[in-house]
Amino acid sequence: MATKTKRQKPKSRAAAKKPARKVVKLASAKKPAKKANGNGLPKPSNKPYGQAGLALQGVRILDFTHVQSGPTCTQLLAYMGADVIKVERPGAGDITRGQLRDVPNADSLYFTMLNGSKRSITIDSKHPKGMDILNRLIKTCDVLVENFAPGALDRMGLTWEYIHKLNPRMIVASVKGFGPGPYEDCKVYENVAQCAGGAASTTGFREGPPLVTGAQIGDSGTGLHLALGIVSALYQRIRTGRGQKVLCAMQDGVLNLTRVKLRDQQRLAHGPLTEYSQYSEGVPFGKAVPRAGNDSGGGQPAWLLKCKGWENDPDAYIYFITQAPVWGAICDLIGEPTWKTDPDYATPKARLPRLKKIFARIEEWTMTKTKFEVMDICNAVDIPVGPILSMKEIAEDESLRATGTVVEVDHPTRGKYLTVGNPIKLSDSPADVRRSPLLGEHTEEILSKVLGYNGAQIAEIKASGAITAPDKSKAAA
Ligand code: CAO
Repeated sequence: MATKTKRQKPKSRAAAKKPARKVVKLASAKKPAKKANGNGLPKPSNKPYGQAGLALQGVRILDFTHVQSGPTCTQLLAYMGADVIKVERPGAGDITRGQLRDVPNADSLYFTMLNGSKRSITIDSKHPKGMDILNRLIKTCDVLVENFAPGALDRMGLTWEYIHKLNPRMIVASVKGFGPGPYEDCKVYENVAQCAGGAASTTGFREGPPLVTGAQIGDSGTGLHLALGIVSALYQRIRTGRGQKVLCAMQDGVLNLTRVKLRDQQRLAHGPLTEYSQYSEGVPFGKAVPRAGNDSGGGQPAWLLKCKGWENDPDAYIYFITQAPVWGAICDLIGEPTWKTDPDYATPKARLPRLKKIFARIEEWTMTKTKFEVMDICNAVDIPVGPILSMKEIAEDESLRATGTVVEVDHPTRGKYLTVGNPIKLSDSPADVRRSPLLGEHTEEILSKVLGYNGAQIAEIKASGAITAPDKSKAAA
């Protein structure tokens, strides 16, 4: 609730003359919606669900992203229906096009799986004509997304002030490694962020070194955060009529995903972390949250257990959670019915110092079954378990294909490949998952259809070298 301060600042004369409130006319206020309810909002569409256009239809993104973090963000926005125009350096493009190549002369999977559903235009941003094109793009786009090294966008001349003057509605969204502070100028890749965000120090086994995870929480995780920031800024712009800066630091994104460990850091001040197996093993805690192996990060003790075939299959494991309400069912399954009433095992508190023994006993049982059998048997009695699925199993999983989470697309130079579709399912906005563009595939289309250049102007731009790779033979001569 707003409270009145006793000493209010005296108003200057100039300020006193100003009207109390300036009425800002929003672009959206110019034309009243045709079909409006009494409250000015559009009437609910009567089109069948999924046929009323995509969620971000009409949003145009100037995509200056590269590598992984930024492209993850813009790919999600493209899946949601935004027109994502990816700007790439002529002749070179996003560096990942050529990284970790599996098919000679074809864009790598690294690139294709992060840049689906986008259009590609090549522009040399350091060429005067290239800058003219960028100016036009800035005027016509809603969001500029970038993840250059700190200062690179400014060095191109695209400062916030410059962009905002050209298009006050523009949202400028950036991924950087660190937020303002001692490291703000550093270049950052995935694992740097995992280390600086607290994930690595809390991942791995107590006896071993810190570990980075396979999930790209620094890059893709931050891209996901940025997408939420962009959509929020678009929503706020409906009210304010103006764009804003959106910044996601990778360190912050990782910390957000590792917040349960900051929780545990504070709990340490009040005693040992009793759900960590270190406690049941009688190993004292130090000053910082330790690595906890495969312990559960929550309040239900859990561990990773071997299943039938583990000797030859590195993924024959199941993650087993001893959720308190189903303790009785667990005891029956593993053939220890007396543990249901035995005071040493009957309550979660009594079990805590005996977790090692308990999981060893459960593992004796899981080792007699495949991970899928354990899954079926346990889920039938509500015991939460998770099979360790290999990437091979995931790639072949029919249900993931059926939901569009794993999608096969066809590419003109590399042929068919699998990609991850939209993990966020909207009932009225089916995901628009298409292959990634070739380098500069849409340059002319965007110049003419989006920016209105005519044929002669496009020829002139081409001849200038602003959208084409420098001629190496001329450079050598
Ligand atoms: N035309 C002309 N020049 C272009 C261009 C274009 N279309 N697109 C990019 N460039 C130029 C930039 O202007 C910049 O030039 P200057 O340094 O001379 O100003 C240069 O290309 C490269 O930019 P960069 O420094 O961002 O690239 P890098 O490969 O050296 O660094 C990375 C890569 C990822 C470490 C750095 O971009 C970064 O720290 N980004 C922020 C954090 C981030 O997103 N990290 C995740 C990466 S994924 O693991």
